[in-house]
Amino acid sequence: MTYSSTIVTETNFAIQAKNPETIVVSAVGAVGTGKSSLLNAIAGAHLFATGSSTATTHTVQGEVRPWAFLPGKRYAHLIDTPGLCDSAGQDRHIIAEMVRYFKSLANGVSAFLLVFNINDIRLDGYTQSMLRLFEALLGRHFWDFVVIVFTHVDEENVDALEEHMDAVVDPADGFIAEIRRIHNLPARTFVPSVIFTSTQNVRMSSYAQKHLKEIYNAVVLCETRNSHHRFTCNWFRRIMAIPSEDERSVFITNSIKDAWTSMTSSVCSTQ
Ligand SMILES: Nc1nc2c(ncn2[C@@H]2O[C@H](COP(=O)(O)OP(=O)(O)OP(=O)(O)O)[C@@H](O)[C@H]2O)c(=O)[nH]1
Ligand SMILES: [Mg+2]
Repeated sequence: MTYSSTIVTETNFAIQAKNPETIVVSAVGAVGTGKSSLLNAIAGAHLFATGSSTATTHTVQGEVRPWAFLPGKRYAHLIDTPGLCDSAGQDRHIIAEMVRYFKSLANGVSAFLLVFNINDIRLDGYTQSMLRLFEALLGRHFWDFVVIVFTHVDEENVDALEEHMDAVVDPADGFIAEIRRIHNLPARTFVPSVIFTSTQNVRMSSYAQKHLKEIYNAVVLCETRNSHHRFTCNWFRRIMAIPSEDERSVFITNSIKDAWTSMTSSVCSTQ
């Protein structure tokens, strides 16, 4: 690509970032579940750093690209976030990073891709704390915008993983049913799309491409279910209204403390 065509492309991405038709998806979840790999797979390009060591992603980063492997062309604003790690200090820093990024968003978020590794589907204390933190800080509306994605469902292992996949969707005591129970979410309204995918080798694998298209369809379904209202957060707005960096930091710290102690507060809304 020449220097001038690079500039034209970057200008186009900046324009598409402001376009209300552009899908906005943010990958969130625990450390090392495959968030960055998933967004790379969606873009069909290596945009975000990935790695097997713990905590590869340290900053919130967004890239605008066409959603790959679709018959038509639709742009997506892909927002990668550092994994939460159940450490109050570290998670505070991560949330502050998210705020820094979200303040620049022209439109709200179409869907949160809540990412898990299929090999680790326990809804343990750590995972529960993470989900409670999201709910407490982002509000119960957060759940309306959730698409659940399980990574590491590689084609060659799919038979061996079938039991895990059944355990996720079991209507009585599966992973989704447990989330519903713990967060007191009505079975009638909390019906998130659940996608099992591999993020590996997507250029060559029709298997992975099929699942990435399913994620796209799940995001479109999420948009429809929310009547095309995007997720936004008053909490972010309140933070940005605080003029001094120090006061902002105190406010964020206190909000997270309050969130831990009172998991029922709801501070976000839809646009
Ligand atoms: N086999 C396989 N490996 C995967 C898959 N998705 C991610 N990985 C691997 O899992 C490791 C972690 O992936 P990342 O995408 O960096 O995970 P992350 O959630 O962004 O990690 P943090 O930024 O540290 O929170 C990398 O070695 C990836 O190659 C998958 O679907 N299949
Ligand atoms: Mg990452």
